[in-house]
Amino acid sequence: MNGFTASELNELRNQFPALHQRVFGKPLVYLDNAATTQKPQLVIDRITKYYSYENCNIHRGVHYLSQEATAAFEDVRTKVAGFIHAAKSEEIIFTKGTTESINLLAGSLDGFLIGIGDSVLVTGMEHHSNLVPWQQLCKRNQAKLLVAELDDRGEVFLEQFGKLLEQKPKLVAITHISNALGTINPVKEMIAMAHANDIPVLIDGAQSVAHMHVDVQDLDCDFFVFSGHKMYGPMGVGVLYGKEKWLDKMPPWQFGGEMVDQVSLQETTFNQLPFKFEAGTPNVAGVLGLGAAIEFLNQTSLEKIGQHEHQLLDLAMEKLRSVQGIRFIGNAKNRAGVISFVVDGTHPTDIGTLVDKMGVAVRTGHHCAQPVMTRFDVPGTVRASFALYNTAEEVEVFAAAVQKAAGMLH
Ligand code: C6P
Repeated sequence: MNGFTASELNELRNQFPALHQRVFGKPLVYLDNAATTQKPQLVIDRITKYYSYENCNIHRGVHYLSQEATAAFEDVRTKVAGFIHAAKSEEIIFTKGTTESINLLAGSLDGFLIGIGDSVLVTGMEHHSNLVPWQQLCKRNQAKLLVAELDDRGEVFLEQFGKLLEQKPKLVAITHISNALGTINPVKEMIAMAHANDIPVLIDGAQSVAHMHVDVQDLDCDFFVFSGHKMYGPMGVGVLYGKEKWLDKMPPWQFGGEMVDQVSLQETTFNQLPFKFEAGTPNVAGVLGLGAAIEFLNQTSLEKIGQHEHQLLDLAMEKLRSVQGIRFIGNAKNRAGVISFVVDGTHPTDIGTLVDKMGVAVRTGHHCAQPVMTRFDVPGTVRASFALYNTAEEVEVFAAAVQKAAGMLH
């Protein structure tokens, strides 16, 4: 496992202004990357440049600025397609983020793919964004929400998953990486199992795209969704990838400008892909910022990022083990740079608040995955999540801070 050299890491860190500040008089140790990553200067500059000189509505102007902004926007669509290895840029739909991408799907598939008395299959580790839209769709259709359960390590019982597929759900919706447990699901295998039963699969890639190489054609997923802000890009922009064979037939979700072809007072015909699913003025600055984030990631090897984050994970686990009463929630064999834990006799929020005063930013609570907390019988966890710019020294500071906080609370 190689990861980055010290000088590579230093050079990467220097691109992130937010990392070079102090909080409560201490150097910031930012370990809340699963919630959102910090932004490199080139992403910030891209957004500033757009609003300074290029600001314009797109797809609807004949003038210079509009033509330029439209070309830049569509260029990012091509970049996104390349980044996740989609077959065509028309398969890339811009949204506000993972949550909106899933709501778009749940809205469009309601009545088109999933109807009265059908079922949808999810896992017990889904973020609320990949659970509640399906749960509510099922309620609207008197359909059944099937749930593949988790073992004590926080892995999906694949045998039970296989059994549930025999009930012929209309869709399987699963997370690539759990934001609460760090589990990397064997999605390629799960997709193949679902496809053997002719069932399409949605992968929630919110926690994977910035940490591992994603190839949607190799995975063969039918849909893949993610957010810009968790991959060094801006907030308010995200992606829905869908195979053309699905998107082409699916009905639009939202209606308005841009997504139409011909409109009379009585009738409307809809625009072609991808515009059919992009009603109204999009977040142009956000999309351009996402393009810059992809450039940044393309300059940095995703393989090295994964190795580096794994080294930090191993170090953090080793250091934290000596904290009295610590219990890790999620011990999957294949896992990403996310550690969730509780310390017996303390509340996660108290640990989070105390380490914050020592300059360490972690997340505490249920991480929008309440069923996971119920499964492991905890009110919430303390969660540290790593990004490419975190260092071994920061892990040492974090572990010492947790040790100190736990000591103060015991
Ligand atoms: N998880 C976390 O701290 P949005 O908010 O739409 O960008 O992403 C939603 C989402 C969907 N799926 C997974 C697996 C996620 O982790 C998230 C966001 C953040 O873990 C905020 S709760």
